[in-house]
Amino acid sequence: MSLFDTIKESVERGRKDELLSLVQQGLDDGHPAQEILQQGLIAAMDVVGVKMEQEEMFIPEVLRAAKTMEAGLEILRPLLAVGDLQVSGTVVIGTVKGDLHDIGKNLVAMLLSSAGFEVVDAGINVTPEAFVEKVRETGADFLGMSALLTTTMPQMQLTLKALSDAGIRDQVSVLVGGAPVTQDWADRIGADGYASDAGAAIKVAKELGAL
Ligand code: B12
Repeated sequence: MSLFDTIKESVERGRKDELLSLVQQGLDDGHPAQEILQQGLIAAMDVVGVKMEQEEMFIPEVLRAAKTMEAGLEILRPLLAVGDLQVSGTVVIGTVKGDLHDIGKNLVAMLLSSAGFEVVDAGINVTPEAFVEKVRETGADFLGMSALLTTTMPQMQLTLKALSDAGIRDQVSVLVGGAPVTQDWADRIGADGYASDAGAAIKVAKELGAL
């Protein structure tokens, strides 16, 4: 079994100590942190997602896998920090109302912060009104919204409407993401940017910031 397969298995089974030593071993063997993240930790959550759908894994096991994945991420965190520490703008980021998934949102927040953005994390289950309030309060340049459920994606549209109603839509570039979100959805709801992963999110934010 390859190192990445072993990493995936230990995330899936929620074996935290084993995962921590495997991640460290991967680094010691010279694998880049980004590779361990993508091919090990994130790939593991994809397997977990399929098993969840097929009812081979249930909520408590998925939660345990998620916590194990996050523990592995902690080792990689400083190594994923690529930033030049020059502030590129302020980003308010949160998971939309009705949605509690925050692993992807946290990853995007972490990489944006390491790429020099000032990140204000609004948390999970954030209502359109709360997003508007945070954007107003911080004078944010960007708003990032995450949704992992098809049923919560419409909250993004409602938040865009709330920003328009509050008269601040033009002041902020809105980025959307999360597993079910696509470029097509972003275009349909009138968001300014979409990214499929945390690395792409930085690229899109920098491009929008340069406009
Ligand atoms: C872990 C998990 C959970 C955990 C969440 C723990 C946590 N703290 O987040 C728990 C167990 C709580 C959970 C609960 C539920 N879940 Co769940 N969950 C998952 C799982 C397995 C992994 C998600 C994950 O963390 N992926 C890893 C991260 C790194 O990836 P990501 O989130 O996609 O983020 C990346 C990109 O999308 C992007 N991105 C993300 N956000 C943003 C934001 C911006 C601005 C940008 C630019 C980019 C960006 O960058 C990220 C990093 O690269 C997924 C399956 C899957 N493969 O997605 C199901 C999944 C999302 N869950 C699902 C379901 C159904 C549920 C429940 C309804 C189950 C239930 N019956 O109760 C509940 C809903 C709870 C709620 N109200 O939110 C379904 C959704 C189906 C659908 N079509 O809507 C999925 C797809 C599983 C499945 N195949 O059935 N879940």
